[in-house]
Amino acid sequence: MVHASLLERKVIHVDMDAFYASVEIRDNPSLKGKPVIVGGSPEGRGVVTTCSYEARKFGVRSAMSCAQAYRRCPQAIFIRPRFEKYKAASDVIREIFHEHASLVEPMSLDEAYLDVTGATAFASQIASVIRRQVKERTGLTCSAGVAPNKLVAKIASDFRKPDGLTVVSPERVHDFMRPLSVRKISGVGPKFEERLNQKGIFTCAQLESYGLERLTLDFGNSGPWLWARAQGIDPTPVGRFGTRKSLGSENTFPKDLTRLDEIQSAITEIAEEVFESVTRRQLQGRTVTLKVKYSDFTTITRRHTSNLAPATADELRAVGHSLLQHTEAGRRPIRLLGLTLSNFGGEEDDAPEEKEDPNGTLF
Ligand code: TTP
Ligand code: MG
Repeated sequence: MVHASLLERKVIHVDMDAFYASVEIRDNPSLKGKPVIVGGSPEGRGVVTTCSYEARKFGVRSAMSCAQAYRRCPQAIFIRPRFEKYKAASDVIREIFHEHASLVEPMSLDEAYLDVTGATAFASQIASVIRRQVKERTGLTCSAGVAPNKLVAKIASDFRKPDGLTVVSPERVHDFMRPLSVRKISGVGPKFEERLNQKGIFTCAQLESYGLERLTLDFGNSGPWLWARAQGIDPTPVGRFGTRKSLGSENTFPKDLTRLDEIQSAITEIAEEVFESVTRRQLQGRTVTLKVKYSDFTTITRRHTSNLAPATADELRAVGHSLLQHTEAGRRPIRLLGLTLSNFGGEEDDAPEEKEDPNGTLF
């Protein structure tokens, strides 16, 4: 049973605009207005981490290979990521968030949920102040969404990107959701979307009118979950555990790795990064998954669950190295390695795998 107080909250979702690219442009103003891609080199095998909105006009997207990005936008300026700079900007925005909310759930370097239910000021005003302070203190723009829960706040922050604010008051949630694609529901990925599309369900309104009963017949436990989300209902609390189910990092290498020692040191590096990232979010994951993609693109995973989560980067590295023994590392060239932590403690989520609004109420 969901506690009623969870349904009437004030949640702000803040997400920086084209984050890595915006930092690079801020620090080199000659890049302003140009298609900028942050990632590997166009000749290499790296991927795009992000790109400026100018580059997006050419169809360049995060996670696309740099080679493909180059084909779509040969005039783009390619820049290697500089994480210290992004981390520094991230620290500043987090400080701002904590000045305005006691409950802050960072989702990544550039994104967080804030629960401001108890605040005396209007949530929309708090969001405006945050956006202004982010601009003043980092020189970067962000977008924010204000809503009664995380699901709607996240969709709202994306609604008027870049540099936008969207406020969805409780009474407007339902109408706000209806025309949206089912894909907007966080937890509905491309495969799930395809299954829904096959049943003629494309929008949240269609999802809702398909009915709870039929959804449950067709999708089991995900039925009630989907039906609630389609109407903009999401009881998940803002909290340090959040809805995140796993956290990891992977690396595609410029040249296939063949020697065991270089494979092990690649794992060490990834383990350090992943451990840093879970620690920052105060998460502890008991399951470690190693992903190996061989040069022929065959991909395997090896998983280990222990009673206690790895307490140091070194412990995580050790698990990663022992999982490596169950692969063909050293005998077969490796293109990509990844490590993921999951099985976090805390609340379980049941998900399956200014342009200020003039009509907005003082919410
Ligand atoms: P996002 O917030 O998803 O993207 P963004 O901030 O670049 O653009 P916008 O929010 O305006 O749509 O991700 C934040 C940063 O995380 C992004 O700048 C780079 C990094 N990132 C990756 O490294 N790989 C990825 O696949 C994605 C999606 C993001
Ligand atoms: Mg962003």
